[in-house]
Amino acid sequence: MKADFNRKEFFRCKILTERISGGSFVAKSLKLEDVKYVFTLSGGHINPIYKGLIEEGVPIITTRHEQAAGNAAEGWAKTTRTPGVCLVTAGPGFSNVLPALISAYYAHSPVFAITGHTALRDLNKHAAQEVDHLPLAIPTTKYARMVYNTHRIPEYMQEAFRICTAENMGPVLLDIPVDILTLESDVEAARPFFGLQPKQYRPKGYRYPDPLLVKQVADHLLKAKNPVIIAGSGVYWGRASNNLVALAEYLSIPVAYDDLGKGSLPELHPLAIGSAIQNILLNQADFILALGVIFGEYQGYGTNPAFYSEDVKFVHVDPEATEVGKNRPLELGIACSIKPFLGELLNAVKILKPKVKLHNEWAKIIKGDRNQLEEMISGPVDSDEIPIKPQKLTKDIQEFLDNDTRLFLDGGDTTVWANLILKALYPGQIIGSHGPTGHLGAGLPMGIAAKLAEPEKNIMILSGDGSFLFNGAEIDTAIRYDLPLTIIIENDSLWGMIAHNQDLSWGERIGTTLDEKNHIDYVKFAESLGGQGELVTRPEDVPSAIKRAINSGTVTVVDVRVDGSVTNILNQSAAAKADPSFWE
Ligand SMILES: Cc1ncc(C[n+]2csc(CCOP(=O)(O)OP(=O)(O)O)c2C)c(N)n1
Ligand SMILES: [Mg+2]
Repeated sequence: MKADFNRKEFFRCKILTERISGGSFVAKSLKLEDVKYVFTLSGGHINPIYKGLIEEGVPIITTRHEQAAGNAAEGWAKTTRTPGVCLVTAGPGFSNVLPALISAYYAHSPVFAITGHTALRDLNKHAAQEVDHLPLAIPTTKYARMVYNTHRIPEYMQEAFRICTAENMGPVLLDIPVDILTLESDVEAARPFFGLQPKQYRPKGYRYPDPLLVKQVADHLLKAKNPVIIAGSGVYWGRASNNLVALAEYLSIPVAYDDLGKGSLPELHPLAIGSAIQNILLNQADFILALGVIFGEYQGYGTNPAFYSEDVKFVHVDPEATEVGKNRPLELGIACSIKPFLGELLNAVKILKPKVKLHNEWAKIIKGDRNQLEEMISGPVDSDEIPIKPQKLTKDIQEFLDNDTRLFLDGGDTTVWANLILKALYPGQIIGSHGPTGHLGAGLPMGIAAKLAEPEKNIMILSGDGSFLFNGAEIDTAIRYDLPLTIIIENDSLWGMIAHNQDLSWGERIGTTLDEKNHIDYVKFAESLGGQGELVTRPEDVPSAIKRAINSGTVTVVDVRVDGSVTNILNQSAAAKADPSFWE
């Protein structure tokens, strides 16, 4: 008997002390990561985590749909550039949040998702809400795992945070069965992972580029006659804006932006030449330095001759090695963090050419062309016609974009007009909610997260009428948590982008009219959820209505009726694809 007792003592090594539940392990890990809010919708499978979060003092924000919880987590990520956390229940909770994770995956947004799951004990028995999450989550997250032991929760949480925040960032999912969350385990069993600080399990700092490659890029830049930089989302995620401005100014290099790169070079800067999407100015460039850009269809795959001259030299820099060189041949590709790359590049350029504004003349020419092009494509920004022109509404919003304001975009043509016309004063001031997958409806949930992250800021959402109603019920969430927001609906009573594509392709609309009878009252909709609203039909009333909304101290919808017949340059290019010869 005595020998047995000693063996037990020996193998356990430690004296057993505190026992805590799986839910508490999750909550403690989130607390150690300094998670400020968890976006969630309730369910029996995640109750133990709720209990843990209350104990740890980590507040939950409950949404009206799990997709909105996921979108809000991504909104937090896009606003703060730190992980946003969402927590949803098993089965339908998971399937509702999945679209938000898919969108975050392609946008490289750091979203940390936790799903409850059927108890391990009841697996494969048609348990309530039993769905096999992982096969669905694996292709669209950076990391998706089930946790099988309560005491291993801290270890899995740390691994998931490490992967979520590693450049290139992206969504992760931990799937935790409800018995694992409910069971208690000894804290000692979770050693050495229990109670660690983030710096103990994930790296700090940047990945520096190879100096020889940096020198080669410097040579290219100095030899080029007409260089252009494209600043993509990677510049925003990598907080590389200041380094970008310093390099662009030192050599007078014009900068176009893509997606979250908007405002990386503040857009009132003389070197800013607007969106790189289908930008015909780019084809004057003989050298392009692409930073954190995804060369997908929006970018003409980097090869469309309308936007890229045949002999343009390309250097592509991205933290994600697998993106570098995708879709178009390069002069040089470099996989590293963008911020140190730009710092090192400027140092290399300064050594080769102290004190120059090398491309001043070229920058002036392209800026002049840019102004002309802007006028041509944005059209009647000052029109006083009724119905209000979408361009006019968009331009009116600019005067509200001060340093204390952030604007989220949601919608089809609504987003296109905003990207063409509105100028961001700082990085991340104007955030497209849709990401590379074009996921509509995330604008309001993202705005909610942004208001939580930055209560002192004025948060506005500019949304198409179609996109707004995907998640319009989230007005209730904003009201419940007392989060004042200004929601401007660019209301053309259409799935406008698709309707205009059809107009140009066939001259008729199929399945794209939304409100022919004018029966949707967005003011009453907002009021029914506890907010307020205003209908605007005359152009002269737009600025004062937006001002009242900003000052309202609550959630205010400004329903602006706009002309549904106005089309734009992107619709022209989409319509070209209705011709079979395009695909031959
Ligand atoms: C979730 C989702 N469904 C459908 C689409 C296809 N789509 C792209 S733009 C668009 C129209 C959006 O309409 P609205 O929000 O009213 O903006 P508008 O184009 O009218 O400005 C649609 C349906 C999409 N991108 N995402
Ligand atoms: Mg619309």
